[in-house]
Amino acid sequence: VEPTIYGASERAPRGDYARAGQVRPDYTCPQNYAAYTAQDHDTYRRLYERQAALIPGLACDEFIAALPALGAKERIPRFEDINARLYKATRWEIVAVPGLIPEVPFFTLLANRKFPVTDWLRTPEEFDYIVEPDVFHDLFGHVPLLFNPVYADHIQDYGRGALKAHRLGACEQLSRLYWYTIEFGLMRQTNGLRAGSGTHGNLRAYGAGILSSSGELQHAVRSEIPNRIALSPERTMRTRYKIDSYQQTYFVIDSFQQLFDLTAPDFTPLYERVKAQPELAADARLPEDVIVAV
Ligand code: HBI
Ligand code: FE
Repeated sequence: VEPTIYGASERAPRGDYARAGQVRPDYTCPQNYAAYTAQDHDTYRRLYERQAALIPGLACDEFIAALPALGAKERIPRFEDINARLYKATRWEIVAVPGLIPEVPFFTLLANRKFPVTDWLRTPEEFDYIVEPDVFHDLFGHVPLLFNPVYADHIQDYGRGALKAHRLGACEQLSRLYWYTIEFGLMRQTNGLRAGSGTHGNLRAYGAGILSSSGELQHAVRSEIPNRIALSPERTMRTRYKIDSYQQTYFVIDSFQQLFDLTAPDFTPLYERVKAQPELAADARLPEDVIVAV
């Protein structure tokens, strides 16, 4: 059965959520820095070290350029330290949340240029894979690109658009587009590189779920197994996805500007068209799909 978008209500959030009294009406909470253990900081350090070594040739140029803005590598960064730089760069700020929060509060924060960052870190036993977003996934996967002005504006538009989609009963369709772009999107990086130059093609990851995963980063950018299709909002909104395994299909953009332009129009007619057509399995292939070679 297609796992729906999970909200905080469906699972007991982890970490310091026990500080229930400190979770505000907008679902944000303080980053309880003192609560991090030496083991947490060491786990973060090892996750960062492994992932930063993997990204050359696999992550898009914009991500690689922005990653140093995260600051601390040896320990979990303080969110206010990142905010001092982030707010200056794109007027975004990150806010701590105790874990997954319901969709409307999530997208309301994005609409207000506040990115919710989970405050707890996975255990060493979960080093290689974790289903729920933790502070490493959110910081390493999502936050660097918020320093990129085009991407930063796009995420705020997402928040605004999602609140409208919620009113139109189209949250599931828009969440699929979010999933296949912001979480698991690929880009054809052709600026400065001849197509297919060097030892590998010109595909690069920009989706946070790929960028923060050691296994999926190689799989998504280089494996022959998955479908790779040029992004079409209508095709993407019809396509179901998995939350607990590598994606079977990745959608590819040519640039952030193209993503910005594709998602600029009013989606109301698009939602109607999508709802009038059958949903597609995560590994579906359609004759009209523009297949992107690895
Ligand atoms: N909550 N904290 C948090 N982080 C998310 O990425 C998140 C969420 N709630 C809902 C949600 N994502 C999904 O609706 C989107 O990924 C589509
Ligand atoms: Fe995420």
